[in-house]
Amino acid sequence: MGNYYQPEIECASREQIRAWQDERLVKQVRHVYENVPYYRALMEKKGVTPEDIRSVDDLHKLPFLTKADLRDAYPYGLLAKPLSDCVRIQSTSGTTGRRVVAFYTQHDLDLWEECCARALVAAGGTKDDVVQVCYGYGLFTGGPGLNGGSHKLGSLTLPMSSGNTDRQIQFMCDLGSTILCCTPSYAAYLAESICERGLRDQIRLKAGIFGAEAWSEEMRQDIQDKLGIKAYDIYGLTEISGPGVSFECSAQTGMHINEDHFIAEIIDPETGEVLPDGEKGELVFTSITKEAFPLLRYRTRDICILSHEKCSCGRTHVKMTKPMGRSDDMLIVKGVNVFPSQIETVLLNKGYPANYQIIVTRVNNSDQLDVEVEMTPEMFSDTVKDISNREKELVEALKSMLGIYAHVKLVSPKTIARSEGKAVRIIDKRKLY
Ligand code: DLL
Repeated sequence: MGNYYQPEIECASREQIRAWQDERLVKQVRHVYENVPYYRALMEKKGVTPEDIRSVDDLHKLPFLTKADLRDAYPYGLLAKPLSDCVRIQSTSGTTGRRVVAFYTQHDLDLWEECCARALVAAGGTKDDVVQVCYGYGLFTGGPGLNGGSHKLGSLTLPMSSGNTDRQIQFMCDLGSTILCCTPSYAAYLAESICERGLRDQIRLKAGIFGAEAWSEEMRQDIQDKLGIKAYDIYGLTEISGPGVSFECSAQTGMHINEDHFIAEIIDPETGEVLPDGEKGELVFTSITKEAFPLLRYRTRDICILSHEKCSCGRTHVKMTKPMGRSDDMLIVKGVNVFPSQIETVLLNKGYPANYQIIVTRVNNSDQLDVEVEMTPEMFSDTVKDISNREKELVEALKSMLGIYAHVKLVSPKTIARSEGKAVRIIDKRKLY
């Protein structure tokens, strides 16, 4: 347990932050070059050696890593420490074919949890708080990350995991939870349920730390009003450790990136060129302190803007905006990463034509996934019962591919609008960005 407001780090001068980053980057590049043949080959292909990287100014010389590399190197190809030195594995919320596994040494867990502890402190957390963690536990990083952060801070931690809303609310009232950690959509649902049951007076929440998916300012306002709390955003990704890569402070105007551990760049997603501060582009991270799974120049696919403007909280670490979209077509539905190509694979395997539409909506603060699929003329002449059975079969196949439920509707041939340019397969009505 300790004091995780670390002004000497979080409010350090830009020169000091830069000095840490220069030193740690040089060390990290050597560590990766010597221990990760996969990345060494990428560097050699680009004609870069560790000697070429003398400071952050040289970062642009290093090759990028993408999710495709992580899949190629699955499961151990990017490991930079012997497996016997690792103490934990976590994985992304994607499904089997797309899963990414990340490894942690004890040192890596400590720094990850420290980042989460900083996020809790920035939301007003102290050792006297009761922190209710309703992110999923298990392979997903949400539960374990915030749980670890809360422990580090010395707060009383309620490891609830997600679901079972009745029990969540009962514990929240009985045990006087003061900080709530979950996805924003679950927070909105909890808020609604608490108000409906007339229990608003019986909760003692003061703050919430909500992330893992996009949420709007309107949603923030709604949750804050209903629960009488301040709602803070938190960002992160499994590949880079999990939640806590960046987090909001009292200013609630963007998330401070833990720059003593991660170097952030914004690039043009088309050309890979590094963009100046204030320009919108794809966020790229280099992890400079991790031992087991230290990714260099990892392309997150999240689109955002960085800002070095002075923050009223006193922290000097660079701030990122909420992600404003993605440079690939990944959707996050109910917290699960969904690629349209996975849906297409299921449809084509089952003999459907590639004419389909994916519609995502938010119903009662929860995501709903609808898939409309055209039948072939032969299928269309089937009986109503056969068609209904086909729909059920597709629901099952999609559930097993995606891990979540999708509503399926089979429609007549040639009813889904054809496009003259790129097919518009996804209609996201959630207005998240
Ligand atoms: O979602 C880690 C996390 C857990 C973050 C709990 C915050 C709280 P992944 O499952 O690997 O990890 O998904 C990472 O989720 O690239 C973003 O596209 C998206 N994402 C994460 N946080 C936010 C956020 C966790 N605050 C992917 N706002 C990332 C918008 C977010 N999108």
